[in-house]
Amino acid sequence: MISVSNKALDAWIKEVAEMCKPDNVYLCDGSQEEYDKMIQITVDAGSATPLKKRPGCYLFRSHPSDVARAEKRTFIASKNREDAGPTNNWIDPDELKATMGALYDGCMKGRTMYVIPFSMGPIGSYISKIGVEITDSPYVVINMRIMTRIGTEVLKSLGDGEFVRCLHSVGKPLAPGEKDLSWPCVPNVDEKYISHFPEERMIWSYGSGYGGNALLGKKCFALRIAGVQARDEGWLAEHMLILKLTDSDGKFHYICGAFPSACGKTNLAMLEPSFPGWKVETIGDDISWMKFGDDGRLYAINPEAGFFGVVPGTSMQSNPNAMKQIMTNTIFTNVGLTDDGDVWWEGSGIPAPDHLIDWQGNDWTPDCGRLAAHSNARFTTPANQCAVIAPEWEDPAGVPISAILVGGRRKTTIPLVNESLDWSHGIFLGSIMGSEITTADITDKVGQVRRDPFAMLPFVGYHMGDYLQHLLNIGKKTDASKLPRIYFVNWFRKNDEGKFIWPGFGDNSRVLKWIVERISGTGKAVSTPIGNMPAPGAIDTDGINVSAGDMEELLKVDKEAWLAEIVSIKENYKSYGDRLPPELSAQLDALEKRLNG
Ligand code: GTP
Ligand code: SPV
Ligand code: MN
Repeated sequence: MISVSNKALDAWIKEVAEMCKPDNVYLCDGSQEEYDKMIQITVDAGSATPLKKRPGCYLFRSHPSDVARAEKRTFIASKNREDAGPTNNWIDPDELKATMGALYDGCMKGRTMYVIPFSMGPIGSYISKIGVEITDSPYVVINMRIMTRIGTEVLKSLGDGEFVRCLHSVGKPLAPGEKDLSWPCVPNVDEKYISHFPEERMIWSYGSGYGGNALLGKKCFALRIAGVQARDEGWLAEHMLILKLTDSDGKFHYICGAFPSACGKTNLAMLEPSFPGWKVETIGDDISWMKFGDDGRLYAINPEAGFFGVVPGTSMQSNPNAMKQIMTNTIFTNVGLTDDGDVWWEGSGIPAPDHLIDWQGNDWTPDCGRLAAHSNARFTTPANQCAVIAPEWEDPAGVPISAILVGGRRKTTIPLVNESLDWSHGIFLGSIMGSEITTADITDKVGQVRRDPFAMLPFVGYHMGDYLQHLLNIGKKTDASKLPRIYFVNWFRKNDEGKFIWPGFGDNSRVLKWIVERISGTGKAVSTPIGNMPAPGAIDTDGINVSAGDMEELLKVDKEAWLAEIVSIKENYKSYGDRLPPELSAQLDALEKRLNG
């Protein structure tokens, strides 16, 4: 048995080992040698395939039951049911611990238990926090080393301090001599658990090895548990990308963006602007932790150290920077394997080969009617490998945020861009955002609009009404002029033929340009019932195939559609009961009046 100097951690490791009964316990040091060893273990076990065409890259194929976050198996086990709120699944914590304790009993037999000390954020930053993940999956160790900072340095920085307990098991003990599966997990979705004990700052995950279910630093810690810490301590833990936009005069701004899963954060974070002289650099692509600096502004860090990005649709056209980044030292999960040892996926912009092995390990041909890559196939790649990573991306002081974008996938109603009138109105806009459901979630409701306040619906570790109140409260802690301005954007409007009207991707820089012009006081806007919108011609459409009529459509305030929207927002607000912030119902009433006035 290993031992560590942090007494609480030492006791916890022993307690978990006693419960899970692994054959060995291993403390991760975070070194390159250790990473290479972990890779070798997964290659030898038949879980990983080295990719001849991409140095340091490996392909994994998951079990078909284990391809995305399992939202209906995600639990917020707060002491009181009301504190989990209407948007979370709740189980009494004692009951859940009893259920899961029985599952954990002996669940690591025949396996090694890995102990991973990790830091979310640059080690030692005043915004960073430390967690320890205990897992029986070498795939998780590999991915955690890319996605976070792990190992000896973190333990040193932890000292005798507090850490978030993150326990994970794939839930597949091995009998003596039993051959392991290439993707061990609990195949029945209904027997997987992704559980959070917010009062104890603890996570228990069982039965899944994929993404946010298993890489516990990401959604479980950095959003659900950190969100509760942020509420208690007066800061923000948000599902937002962070980018740096520099104009042709060298002036720059830092911008955050909240978009639901599979709605374009990674793409926007590293876009190639379509204006000569302008530059976008990346700070983070998924999560932003923000605290007030001494100057009263909100400073953000990216708590992660890698990108866990959606592969399908990634191409030289849509995201050239990601394409270059994933040529080396990248883990691919659930894409196609070509006969010459490369990977292929739908929307890569590369013609399909005549034959490959699909994400389930079967022969695939272009006419077989199946996808080569799962729609939620992902790459795991180190952030420092990104060609446009901002030099200050690991600055422990964070970067001051000038604007926050919010928005989802909406075919109709929501215009291309709309500026909030003030912080409170901006929180209102974020609270009403929604998205047409995609396949990133395991659900049967693909296509319907789901209200997803600040893209946090699956990630708020407490009552959604309290979360929105917390956002409103943050705005009262500093001068209004120091707060980021909030913009409601929508890259996903479609015409009657079902085609996207706005080109999106790199051309989203045209909207970013207008936003920084607004911040600097030069951007022209018109006042409308829903907010301030670009004046005609204020968004540059030179060189893109968007007609004046298209622009009119993209920037129209469709009164009837908005009134229908209000009906559905009211319905959604009702579900928050008496925890709906009164400021938000006042905002909704005011919007209705302006539309009718
Ligand atoms: P998560 O990692 O799940 O949080 O997703 P994300 O928000 O980072 O989304 P990502 O950037 O990976 O994009 C998801 C999908 O949206 C991909 O298929 C992209 O091709 C597509 N997409 C991204 N940006 C745009 C855009 O501006 N317009 C259109 N039409 N599609 C986009
Ligand atoms: C998301 O779904 O928002 C992701 C992928 O970023 S996962 O890490 O699986 O949550
Ligand atoms: Mn995400």
